[in-house]
Formats: sequence, C-alpha cells, structure tokens
Amino acid sequence: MARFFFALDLPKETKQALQTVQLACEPALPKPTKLTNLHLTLIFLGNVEPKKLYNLSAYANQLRQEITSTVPIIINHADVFKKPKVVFAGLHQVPQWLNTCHQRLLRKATGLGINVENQHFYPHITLSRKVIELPEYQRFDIKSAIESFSLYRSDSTPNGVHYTRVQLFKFNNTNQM
Ligand code: 2AM
Repeated sequence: MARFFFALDLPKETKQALQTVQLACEPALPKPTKLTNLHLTLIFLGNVEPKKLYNLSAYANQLRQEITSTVPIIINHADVFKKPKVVFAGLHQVPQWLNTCHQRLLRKATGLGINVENQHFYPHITLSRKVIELPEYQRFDIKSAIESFSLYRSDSTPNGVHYTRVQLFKFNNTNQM
C-alpha cells in the first residue's frame, strides 16, 4: 500500500555531507539511508484518499508561496532514538518557518479528516534504521539552504523502501547563504 509524506528536500551537497557522517559512524551503521532517500520529514500522512491528497497538495502550494523567508538550517549532530533504534542527524535549532510548515500542514490535514499522528515535531534526518549498537555521539556543522519541500509517495519493495516525488513545492523567496 502506498503511503505519503511531505518532506524538506535537501540539496545534493547536504546529502553528500550527511553521507560522510554516515560513513564516519562507529560502529558502522547497519542500514544506512541511501543518499537519494535522505530527507527531513515535515509530516507523515500514511495512506490517504486521492481527493484529500489533492486538497492538501493545493494547500501546500499556497503555503509554499506564503513562507517568504527560509533561513538555512544547520545540521550539527548525530544522535539516536533509542526505541525505534534509529540514528539521525539533528538541527542546531528549529527555525520558525520550519515549525510553521509542519503546524500548518498538520492543521490542514487534520481538518480534511486525514488521520495524522499528532506527535511532538522533532525535525531530523534518519541516517540509519535497525541500529543494534549505538554509535558515538558526533558533532559537525552542515549549513543547508532549503529551496523546496515535496510530497512523496513511499513504497516498500523487495529492495527496500522507495520514495517517489509526487509534487515539488518551491519556496518563493529562499534566503541565500
Ligand atoms: P523518519 O522521518 O523518522 O525517517 C517516510 O516513511 C518518512 O516518514 C520517514 O522519514 C519516516 O520516519 C517518516 N515517518 C513518520 N512517522 C511514520 C510512521 N508512522 N510510519 C512510517 N514512516 C513515518
């Protein structure tokens, strides 16, 4: 069954820098996220009826025009979620525009009757799943300008999870670094 989510798109250089972090983890990551799959989830929707997805996408298109300043994010540490056994890269601080994107998509999705888990928003980029031995805490400094977010479709395949971009939403006025 296809599942959907919105995520920030990371520039290629950011993904490459994160891949360097993945490779530097000791002990080695058991299931590193493929470079092409690296993203920062804004909201996970699960399975959604096409009409609701269409309405939410129309709203996302409005939202991307209203967010007029996306200050760059600074990804500066790798840490672990112990329960799902995930290693992730986290942000130095969460910019207001990022919280706004999450909250507004959450509010609209809920209003459309989409059953979204209303967990605390903890922006992160998953670097590996199924971690058995937790790697040492790492610090680094990756500054990343964000130009867009996208609606993705997630499919489980025998070769692992596959993400397909359904629609790209380019911010109007991205801050330059
Ligand atoms: P993550 O953000 O911690 O990596 C697509 O599955 C994306 O949505 C992944 O990035 C995933 O986790 C995130 N996500 C959030 N909640 C999820 C859930 N209940 N099931 C699957 N993925 C979820």
